[in-house]
Amino acid sequence: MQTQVGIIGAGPAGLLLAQLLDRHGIASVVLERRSRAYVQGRIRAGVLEQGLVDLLHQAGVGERLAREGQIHEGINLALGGRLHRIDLTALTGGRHVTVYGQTEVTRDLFAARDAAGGVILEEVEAVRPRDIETDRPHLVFRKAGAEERLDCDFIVGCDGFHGVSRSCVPPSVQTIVEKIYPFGWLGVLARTPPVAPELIYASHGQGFALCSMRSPVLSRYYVQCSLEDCVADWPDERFWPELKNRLPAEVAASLVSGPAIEKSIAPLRSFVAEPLSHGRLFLAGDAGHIVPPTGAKGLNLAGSDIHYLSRALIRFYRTSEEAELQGYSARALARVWQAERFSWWLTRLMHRLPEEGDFFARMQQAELAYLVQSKAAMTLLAENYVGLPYD
Ligand code: RFL
Ligand code: PHB
Repeated sequence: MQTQVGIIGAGPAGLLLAQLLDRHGIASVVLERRSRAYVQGRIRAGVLEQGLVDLLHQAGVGERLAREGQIHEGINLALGGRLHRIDLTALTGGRHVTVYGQTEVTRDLFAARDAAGGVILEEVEAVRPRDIETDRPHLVFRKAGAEERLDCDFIVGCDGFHGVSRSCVPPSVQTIVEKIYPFGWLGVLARTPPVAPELIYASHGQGFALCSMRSPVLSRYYVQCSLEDCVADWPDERFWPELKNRLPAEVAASLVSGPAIEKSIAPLRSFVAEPLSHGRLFLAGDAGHIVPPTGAKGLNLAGSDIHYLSRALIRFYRTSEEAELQGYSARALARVWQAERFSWWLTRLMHRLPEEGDFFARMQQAELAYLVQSKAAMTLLAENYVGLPYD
């Protein structure tokens, strides 16, 4: 089998790249280890920056997003029993975010690839990039028990944090920077109306909580939990009272609970692998970097990586110039590091971190109090939350 760009992983990064390349006449094959049903069933991100929304429109998958995505012009911080609104739009000169689930983005991308006759091979096993330091790279894999080979010009690893591609960069040229946080997030999806029209990020003595949503009838909530906890430790009878306990009384009073239709625990991590390319292999999205979900940046960074990489590949196929491809890693990482900083800062500010001691807790309180009364401080939050520009 042969193509121009071999893509590992049919998450948002891989599918979006395939779709953008196709619109410029560049062929690709996507190799995905799971079934499509599994990929579409994973509940993950919900907040899209305008840069990603624009990119999805460029990719020709913006129609349902424009119809069903909810524009959010503000978020709320809940502190000391009160809500403080951060007016994203007023503070950033008219910008906003869009609430539209990653599951929906993935569904739209799969539909677009099908309509364009794109090749996505599902349930492939043992994918391995080969000869990435030569100009004849290829992928080997197993499909339905048979050994297969895909020859291509470039390989792009969009295979997420647990993928295979990152480990193909020799350790001698790869730097890994990582921070693991001493808590997790328990997430619940419920078929109930969201408690408020805008997201609420709550800092509370018992731990962080987040009220988010997917639609007017679908809520997404999170509470900070212990790393030792498993989903069975959090039956609905424990989850709803604990969530309400961490919210201001008036918010808790109007919260409609209901059976959880999905419940999962995610660890929190900051992680960057540098560089994001080696020879003819490129890494994009979670394959190259992870942020804690507090800043809602993971999917958005996958989007900005694909923006830079698709542009470089399109230029290469049009002009044979490799300079932009060679600059991909540095360019993408500059934006990644900004989102790493923001996500780390907001995570440390909002969560309960008893290991850090009383002084740290008082500094958190002082910073939060300053944040909600200083326009300058709120502007820093708003500017990063809506997303820094792509250059
Ligand atoms: P994905 O989505 O993990 O897709 C990778 C794909 O590669 C496949 N794969 C392989 N295929 C073939 N061979 C192999 N060896 C393979 N290994 C893996 C996998 O099956 C999968 O289909 O990575 P991608 O495309 O880079 O996208 C990244 C995003 O999924 C991720 O950053 C976000 O979900 C993070 N995130 C959020 N990001 C936001 O921008 N806003 C948010 O509000 C937000 N909330 C979240 C989040 C992530 C969360 N969890 C569970 C980690 C909330 C949560 C709870
Ligand atoms: C979500 O809706 O899943 C979500 C929203 C905002 C975040 C993280 C997750 O910061």
